[in-house]
Amino acid sequence: MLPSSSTRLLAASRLHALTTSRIRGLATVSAANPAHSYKVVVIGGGSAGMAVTAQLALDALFRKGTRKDILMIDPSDVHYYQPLWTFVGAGLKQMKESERPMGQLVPKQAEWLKDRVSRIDPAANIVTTGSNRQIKYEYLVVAPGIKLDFEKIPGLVESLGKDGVTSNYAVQSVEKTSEFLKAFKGGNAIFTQPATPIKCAGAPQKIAYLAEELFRTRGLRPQTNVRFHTGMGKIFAIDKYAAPLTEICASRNIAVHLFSNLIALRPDAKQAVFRDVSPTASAGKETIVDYDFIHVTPPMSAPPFIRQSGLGNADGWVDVDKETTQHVKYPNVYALGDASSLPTSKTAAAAAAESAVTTHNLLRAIKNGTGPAAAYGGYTSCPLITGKGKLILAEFSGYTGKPQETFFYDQSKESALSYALTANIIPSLYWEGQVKGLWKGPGVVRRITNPFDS
Ligand code: FAD
Ligand code: UQ1
Repeated sequence: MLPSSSTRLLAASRLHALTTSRIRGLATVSAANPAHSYKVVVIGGGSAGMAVTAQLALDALFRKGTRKDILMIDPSDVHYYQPLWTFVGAGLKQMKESERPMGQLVPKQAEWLKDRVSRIDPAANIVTTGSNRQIKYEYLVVAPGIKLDFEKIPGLVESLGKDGVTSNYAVQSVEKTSEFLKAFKGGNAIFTQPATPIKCAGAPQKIAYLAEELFRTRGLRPQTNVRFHTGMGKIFAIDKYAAPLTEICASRNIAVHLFSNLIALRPDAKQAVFRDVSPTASAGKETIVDYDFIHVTPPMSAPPFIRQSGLGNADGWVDVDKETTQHVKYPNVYALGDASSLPTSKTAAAAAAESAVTTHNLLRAIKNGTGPAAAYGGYTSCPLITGKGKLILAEFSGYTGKPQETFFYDQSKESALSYALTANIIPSLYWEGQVKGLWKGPGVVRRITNPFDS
């Protein structure tokens, strides 16, 4: 278990109180539907699963239905808007702004089962949960997100949230980032990114920019080394954005170490161990760096139950067609979001665009529709915050590598407008749009605001 702060516990109990009535209602799921059989079961109520649940609920088929035919399964009492955690870690937003009680978001046409899926039998159309419930489905949407593998870095689990070791990726330690940055007095500040696929591939460096700015404002910069170690061979996958980011690092004296993968922490000595993972003769060489502050992005992987259920590809991601989001072997199974094999950069922005495609194709199948299937083109976005009031708004297709910018200005340049949009407008688009089934990504807007990039 990861350490939890008292503030987090307080927040959790506050949210628990808010959600209790809904959870009590859940105990009656079996009474309402004794057959435990649903038209659609959605696994995961995060950015992807909640968007699909909400869009399905808005369709006439479910709005006019006589019983609740959609079941969303998620063990979490709280739905998180994780993109805000970079801001929270830098002390620019409050954690509570990123949280809503799960029960408050579930549309009334759907039921929520507060449980964890442990197994899927795709041949029998049955989902089994941690508390041994068996639920039958006609159609299944798999969206349980990505697994954080903190335990794969020896020394990390026991040190997270203590003595300058933190991560914006764990709900328990996001506020620790801001606490440790405030207490920082100079020395080595290290930011890491693993060699595995991760969600929001820009987040490991965003917090480095915000921290570096904080150190500068507080007059600590001369006695501080800022280092960014990434297991990847590039700072960002798309050259249009990698070029200005590389320049920013150089001009602000942020030392970038490519192909440098964190393999262990030695919290007693306050040392981090990195391994060279480059395709060169120096591969395998280990370097030990002292730290006074370290922000770790852990390795990540697909949730194991996907592979165990026979739904995974070679890497364990739910094996779906990259355009239709339909499973390659089981046509009544769909997947989207971080757990899916969709070969794009894993973000909430991508999940918004994917959700429209999954919902369209799922409803088409349910209604035996003959119209064209919808196709996902790999749209994703990463708002790279480079300082307070400055942001590079990367938007591109992960399939073609080409930029797909919503606005007419060059979004690869640091911009106050891009920052204001990300800090103030997009969170509302998320809470009022995405989780209510109304926001499906900026594709529609882009056709008007930037027709040549569509
Ligand atoms: P999640 O939103 O993680 O939801 C998964 C859900 O599944 C959870 O509610 C979980 O409880 C549930 N679940 C897990 N296992 C099971 C199970 N076995 N059974 C049932 N339910 C299960 N994206 C952006 O677009 N822009 C950004 O600026 C951005 N910044 C980020 C910064 C940080 C620090 C982090 C951590 C993420 C950021 N992201 C950003 C990424 C974004 O949050 C994710 O890509 C997005 O949430 C993926 O949606 P998802 O539904 O696939 O997974
Ligand atoms: C977006 O749609 C989205 O999902 C709500 C995000 O997730 C947090 C984003 O970060 C971005 C940038 C978008 C894209 C939206 C616009 C208006 C460019």
